[in-house]
Amino acid sequence: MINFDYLKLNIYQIYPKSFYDSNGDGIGDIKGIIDKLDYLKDLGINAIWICPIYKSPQDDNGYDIEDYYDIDPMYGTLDDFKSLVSELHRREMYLIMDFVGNHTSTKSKWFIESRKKEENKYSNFYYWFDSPLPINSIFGGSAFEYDTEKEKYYLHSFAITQADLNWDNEDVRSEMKKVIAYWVNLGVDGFRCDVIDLISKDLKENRIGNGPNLHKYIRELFSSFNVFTVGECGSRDIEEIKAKIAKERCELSTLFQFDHFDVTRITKFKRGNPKLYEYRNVLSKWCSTFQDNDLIYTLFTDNHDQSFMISRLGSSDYYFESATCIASMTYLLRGIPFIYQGIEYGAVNSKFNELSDFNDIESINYYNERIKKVSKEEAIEELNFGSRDNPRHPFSWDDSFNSGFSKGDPWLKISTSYKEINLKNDLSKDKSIYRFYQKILNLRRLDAFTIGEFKDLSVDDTIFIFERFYDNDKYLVICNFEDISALEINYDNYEIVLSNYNRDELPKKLSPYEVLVLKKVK
Ligand code: TEU
Ligand code: CA
Repeated sequence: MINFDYLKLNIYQIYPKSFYDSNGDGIGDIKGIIDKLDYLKDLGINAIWICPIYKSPQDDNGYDIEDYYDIDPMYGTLDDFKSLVSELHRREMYLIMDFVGNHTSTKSKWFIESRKKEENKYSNFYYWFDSPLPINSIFGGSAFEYDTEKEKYYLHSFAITQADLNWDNEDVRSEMKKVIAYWVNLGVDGFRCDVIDLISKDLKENRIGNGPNLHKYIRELFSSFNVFTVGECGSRDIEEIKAKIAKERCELSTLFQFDHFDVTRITKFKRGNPKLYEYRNVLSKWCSTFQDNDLIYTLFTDNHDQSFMISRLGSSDYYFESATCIASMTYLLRGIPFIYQGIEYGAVNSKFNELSDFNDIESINYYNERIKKVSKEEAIEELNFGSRDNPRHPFSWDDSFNSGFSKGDPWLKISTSYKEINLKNDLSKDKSIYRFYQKILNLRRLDAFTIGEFKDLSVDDTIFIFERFYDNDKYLVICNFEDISALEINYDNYEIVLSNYNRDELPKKLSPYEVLVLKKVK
């Protein structure tokens, strides 16, 4: 890990299968990422998180790992990976890999050995039971599957082909430390830790996560490495979260929690009628909590599991303004920004009509259950809103064949909006979302927007006003919500440093979704 201040990281999340295909087989690959490193550098990115590229049968698009020590050939070779590391480090950019420790593919050598009847080193690498426990898989149905060879049931918190590893077995923990050491030795700077809450369980209480040894296992896994770690956590409890990332505990550098997604929907697949002030309230609560340097927060509007935030909270009438408003009220807060591929040109949800247009196992399982209760149209509509396929459609580089992603047939259909919504089209506009993200990330070079403090000055539910300040530098961020704000702007001792209405003087009243970043003049 190159020594750097985590709060100065601007991280870009890449879903490798859908980012850029360099060899025309319809699948994004490592060489495609290398081809786009200068693009990311220009955006203002200095670190990338790549979703799993290890050998995998792809039942869950790589989160079902068959071999932790090998790159899946569809992404390229280990030499390609080593080139990626050196190309990143040459640009003083960092690499964060996805660490999926809770489960492996049932095609992994470990599981193949574990399901054998005769006792061997791997027999207890997984959770085997004579009868299933009353626990459901997160992807629907029972979390237990009968194995005909072992003649026992195994636990799978996710897909049937994703068997949960038994971390209470110290051989499992020892193997996982070897996996981390292997990739650190190849130059990896950090890890995003998939469902890290689940590596310690309490199955006597039918709980698949947050078991009694969670902190011990996390500490044991990472304490001997100087790496950046961001855990994916389901908890919403502030004290539980603080316990995982307090510096003196040597556990995680930071973590993702999803409180701010909950206010944007009724359920994962059911659209709500969310208000920006509800989103603001959650962001403000967490940002106010994570103020000291020991508690580093993450800032993210999107990832590969969530349909696009702009399709939940944005406005089609004020598409550029609402996209830049959501971006400003999120990424100018105190924390580490994670920019998910595509949001920089305003990628939105797609609209398909057939189940065959969807790939995601979670979505297909959901549809097959829902279709028993509602019409096909309603079930498909729910997928169009909540499916994880939304953020996984190939990156739309331009409006040419296959949106410039690949010369071959893409593994997943191109977004239905790619003709109008693509990077090239966005860059051709004066109101470019990409260029606004560039300006936001450029502001984050300033101490006030990284280590600086945050103070919420909002007075009602029509606006988000907050201060970012460090030493003598003070900035005011004003994000107006839907309507013309009644707020009188009389900040005469401030100058405009960022505006999504191209203001060069302070307006008397704010327009819909107007963003103003003002710098206090001496
Ligand atoms: O997701 C964790 C998780 O809980 C998912 O169920 C996610 O929250 C859900 O899909 C949102 O609807 C992680 C990975 O991010 C996801 O891609 C994997 O499918 C999952 O773990 C299993 O590894
Ligand atoms: Ca390819």
